[in-house]
Amino acid sequence: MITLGAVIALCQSTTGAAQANDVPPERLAARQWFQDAKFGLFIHWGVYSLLGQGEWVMQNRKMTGSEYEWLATTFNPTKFDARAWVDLARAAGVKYITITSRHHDGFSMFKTAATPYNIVDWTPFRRDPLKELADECRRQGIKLFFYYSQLDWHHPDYWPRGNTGLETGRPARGDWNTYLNFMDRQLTELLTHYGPLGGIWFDGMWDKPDADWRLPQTYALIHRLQPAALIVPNHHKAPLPGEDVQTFEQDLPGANTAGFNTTEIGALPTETSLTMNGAWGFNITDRNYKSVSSLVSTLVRAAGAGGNLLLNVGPRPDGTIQPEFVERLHEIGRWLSTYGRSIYGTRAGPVPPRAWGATTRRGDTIFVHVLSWPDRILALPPVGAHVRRASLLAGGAPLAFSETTAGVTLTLPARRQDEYDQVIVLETTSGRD
Ligand code: H79
Repeated sequence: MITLGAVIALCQSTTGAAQANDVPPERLAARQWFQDAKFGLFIHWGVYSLLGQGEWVMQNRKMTGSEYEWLATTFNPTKFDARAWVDLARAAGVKYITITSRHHDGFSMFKTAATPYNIVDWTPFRRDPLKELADECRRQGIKLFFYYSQLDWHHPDYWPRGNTGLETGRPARGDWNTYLNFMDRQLTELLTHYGPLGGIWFDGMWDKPDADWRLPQTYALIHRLQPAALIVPNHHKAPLPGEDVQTFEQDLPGANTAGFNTTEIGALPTETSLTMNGAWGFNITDRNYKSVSSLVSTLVRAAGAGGNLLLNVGPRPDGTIQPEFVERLHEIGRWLSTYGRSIYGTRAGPVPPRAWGATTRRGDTIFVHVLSWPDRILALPPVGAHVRRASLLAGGAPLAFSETTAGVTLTLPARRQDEYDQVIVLETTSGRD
């Protein structure tokens, strides 16, 4: 006789198995790849770049749809060179690029049959920069993700409206399902015309938090078209079914200095997206560039929390990337050429990010990243394993240390080797050995 308890247990185990089976091996492998990658380049580029006031200019300057449509007819980025962008990405040491295929302005930066409001059909440029970028990324071994805005300030069927895009002069009617079908059609194009993608980075759902976004249908479409493509939603909430990465805008995982992020961290890989000044799209007056020291520090702290850094540039309207961004990316790449071993392929270390720095680990090797600490002595709590050897990552010189039940005390070099991050390597014997 089957007892009620047995039936419940059977149901629970079936549910558990179904959930595990939900994520096919290709996507689980892609998540691992993502976690190993650690560093990506975010690119915000579109019609808004022309005005040099960031990607929200249509909203912020209360532009109507027809004013913006006219602006779009003048977009002609003749100096766009996919090879130059991917060369820069490689020099910076990133493993993937995430680029805006369509931002909140609703203008498609790719060839699409779903609307004439796209870079090929609407502008004198007539080229598809995403196709050129996808080809070049494949040639140079960089994965490509497409940012895709679910929020649209231009499409008439984005109705009822959300919190933004209320002053663009659209008639007060529209059909939500038509809009959702339009998005699915564009996503189908993005997932079939550009080769294998890293995934889709969604943004803008927060504009209509209570709407039915038909996510299960859209996510199923993506998974069917490209089973290894990751879904990275920037909805500022804990992960939903079908999603692969939890991304935090302008914040380290779980932090909410931005004011709109969740502090709830799920079980998925994490990512921190970050602007290099205060803007995503090209902003000609924002000269408040972060220092390389600050950028490396965020990369290290993100890695110390087990996550990635997605560092943004907003190219200029002619298709070039301004020198302030290029210089910083080159310098980070130079740093990674020595210290990348303590970043790429690592997971969160045994000591969570602290004011002084962070720890990462690969197997039995722990990397202690001392970003800022005034003393020669640095005391760590127990690292969960016996330390066999401590050394400097650069050069490999051994380092004095002592280990007690209270933790590990390191004697740092008298002079820092690196102005950004003094990296110490701890070789440990784990309980497994
Ligand atoms: O693409 C970049 C930005 O344009 C976009 N996301 C990055 C990656 C972005 N849009 N808005 N924000 C970032 C800031 C979020 C503002 C919000 Fe709100 C505060 C969303 C919800 C609360 C104010 C009120 C704006 C919408 C509702």
